Amino acid sequence: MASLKTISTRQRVARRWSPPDFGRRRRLVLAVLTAALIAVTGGAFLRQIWETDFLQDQGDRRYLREVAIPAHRGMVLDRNGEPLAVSTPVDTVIANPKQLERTRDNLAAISKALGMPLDELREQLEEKSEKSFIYLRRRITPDRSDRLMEAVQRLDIKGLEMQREYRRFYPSGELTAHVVGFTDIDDAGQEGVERSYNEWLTGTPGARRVLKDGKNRVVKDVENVRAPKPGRDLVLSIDRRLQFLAYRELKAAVEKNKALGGSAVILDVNTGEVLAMVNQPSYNPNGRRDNRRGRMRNRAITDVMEPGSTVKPFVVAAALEKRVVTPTTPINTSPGVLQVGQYTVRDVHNYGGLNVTGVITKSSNIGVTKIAWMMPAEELYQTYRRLGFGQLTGSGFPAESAGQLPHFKGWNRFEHATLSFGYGLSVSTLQLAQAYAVLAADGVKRPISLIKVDQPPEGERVFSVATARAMRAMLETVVSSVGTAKDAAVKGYRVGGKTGTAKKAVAGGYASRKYQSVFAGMLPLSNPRLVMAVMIDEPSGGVYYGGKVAAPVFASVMVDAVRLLNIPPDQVEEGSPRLAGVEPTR
Ligand code: 59J
Repeated sequence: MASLKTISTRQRVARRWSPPDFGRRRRLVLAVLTAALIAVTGGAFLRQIWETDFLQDQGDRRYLREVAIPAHRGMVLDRNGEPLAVSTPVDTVIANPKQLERTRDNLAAISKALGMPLDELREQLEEKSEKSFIYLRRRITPDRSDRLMEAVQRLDIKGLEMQREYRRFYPSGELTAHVVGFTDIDDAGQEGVERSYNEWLTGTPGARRVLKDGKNRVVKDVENVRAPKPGRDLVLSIDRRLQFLAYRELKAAVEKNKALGGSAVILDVNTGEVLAMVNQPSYNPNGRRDNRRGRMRNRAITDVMEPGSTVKPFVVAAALEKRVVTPTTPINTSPGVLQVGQYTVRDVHNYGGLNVTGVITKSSNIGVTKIAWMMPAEELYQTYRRLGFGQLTGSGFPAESAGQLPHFKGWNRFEHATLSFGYGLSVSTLQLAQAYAVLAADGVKRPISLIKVDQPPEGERVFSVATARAMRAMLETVVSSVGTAKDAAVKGYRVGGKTGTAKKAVAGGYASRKYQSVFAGMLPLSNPRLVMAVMIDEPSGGVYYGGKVAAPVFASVMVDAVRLLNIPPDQVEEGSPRLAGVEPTR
């Protein structure tokens, strides 16, 4: 009711009102507008002519861009969940010195939070006071940055910004350096599984829209476009405890024997998993990047050697498989030299009459040559191929070496001989371990995995169960008191293995005093669980036989490994290795 009344009153007023004369006012407004138009167009005109450069520069200085928000990189863990590579969040503190008020309170609080001397802080801000973007402190810990944020809020400090980054840390350092590898400054994998599983670990970076200046520096955060998607964790097959044991013992052996280097690999017989893989020399992946050259190679995978006598069991296995010999077939190695055309095959002693088992026990080059000659060259070649020689193991490791295995069509009679005692082909320590795992796994070859496997992958049969078992019995004699690897014995356990001492190939032949000392073995022999291959490069401390240099590394690692893994002893009577029926005839 009241509002109706008001309207009618207004209408009455309007009817009485009449328009005044606008002539003078209209002219005035027109004049002002004309002047304004001239000012604006003139100004624009002038600016276009005189100030283009200045304005273009100003425009270039600030523009919107999308920048990546780094995603949290997945962890690398050992098979029991122990961390081997972790990304810890760090913050980089960015300051805008133009905006940042350098009051005494502000400076004191910042200095305290960052653990940065007050003088240094003041100096930096003073020096760069004309800038609008400086890195005040890079990669500080989260507790530092929390303290800083607290101060920023409390004192309402303007011109400070935090940028999240991640820093990779390797808790087991040089122990796992070669397997795990490392990332570069941009968090991209460079070596090891950090490289081969980079995509899995990386995740997807997020994006935020920022205002940047002409020098590509972030001036202002505008909005978050996409949240980062963290990378996935990677669980390795490695058991950090075995890795530690192997590393400790390999390092000690390399030092004791004044060797150039070495490597060792432990495999799980039933799954093909690599439980330990260590090398000397190593490096600290958390430390400085210099001085890594020559230490960075995962020699167990990237370096190859002539395997020497460690291949002899595979020649004998092929002969058993083809039924050209049995473990007790006599083999005459007299007089310790064997002429082959213009070449000579030699044993270090004249072992006289041995049987097939004795050829392995004593590691007779002549004996194994005679066994190899009982079969066509192709038989030996195919056996080596099926064991994985000359092929990648499937570990997926970067820079893995396949080694060399020349085709049998090119072999002459002497090469047929030398290939049977390990010269003329090359293998990595990992390949050697894989081949021994075939004998340990009753004749089945499994692909190698550096990643933990839930279900053992299906293998390929290389030898019959009977052949594999017969070979294991022969390998046990090597670790007996009459064999070449007494020092590989582990109290309470039946151990089988084979030594090798190989002169190193040099230009024009074989070096007279450079050796590679090798041992490959397994336990518990009645149902093997672990295989370990050890290679020591150029021992120069006086002893150089595989049985003296490499075999002890096997024993000292296994003594602790069987306890860690709760592997029950399988040798009930002390000091009585089961030699019945396989004693050499000599
Ligand atoms: C050997 C070789 C070099 C290559 C010989 C090692 C050959 C050969 C040409 C003399 C040291 C040495 C193709 S020795 O591994 O027979 O491990 O405990 O390097 O024979 O013909 O002064 N191993 N090693 N041979 N070459 N070419 C024995 C044996 C082996 C032992 C010891 C004694 C060689 C028992 C090696 C070990 O089984």
